[in-house]
Amino acid sequence: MDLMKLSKELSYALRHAPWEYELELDDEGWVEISQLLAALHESRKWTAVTEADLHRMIQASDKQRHEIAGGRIRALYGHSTPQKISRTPAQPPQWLYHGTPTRAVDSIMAQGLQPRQRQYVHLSADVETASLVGSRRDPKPVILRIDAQAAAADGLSFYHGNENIWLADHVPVKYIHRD
Ligand code: HQG
Repeated sequence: MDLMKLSKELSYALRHAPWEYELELDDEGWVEISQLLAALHESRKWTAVTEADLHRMIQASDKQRHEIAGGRIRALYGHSTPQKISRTPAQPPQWLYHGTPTRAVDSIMAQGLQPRQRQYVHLSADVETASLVGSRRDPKPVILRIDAQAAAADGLSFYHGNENIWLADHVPVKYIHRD
């Protein structure tokens, strides 16, 4: 079983196109594992996939992208489905970081951070994670520093994605520092 391919397929199903699998995410992005497996089994590539494979996939992954609880599974972040996943605001750390290609910086420093194709802006809890995120698009990404505590004090909501990833609806320019 190619666990990396499985993870990519699940991210596609649970973040972007559940309807292609006849799945419906609940408000918090969950689907029943039995329904997901039934959907996967319809494709020749995934006829043998089991719930144990899903657990193995989560364990083997370099990032914490999916979680399983109570017989259900969901993606922890990254969604682009039209119905926004409902999240509970949480107190962010003082600083969050965002790695982005150099070519995006002028626009970000003019408009703030926007979610673009996704439901939320994705922020990193540390510089290393931000570098990894940014390096997907630029070998030398720019790391922006976000004054999350000041933004939260001003009423902006932040949401916990996983250990390394925080989410926000939008980040205005005044909280973004280019060091
Ligand atoms: C940029 C991956 C111009 C933003 C990663 C980013 C992450 C602007 C791009 C997660 C802008 C959106 C998310 C503005 C934002 N003007 N550009 N005003 N505001 N941008 O992929 O944060 O491996 O939707 O800087 O590792 O790069 O899939 O967001 O470059 O954790 O699990 O618009 O996805 O995780 O790109 O990445 P994305 P992201 P996975």
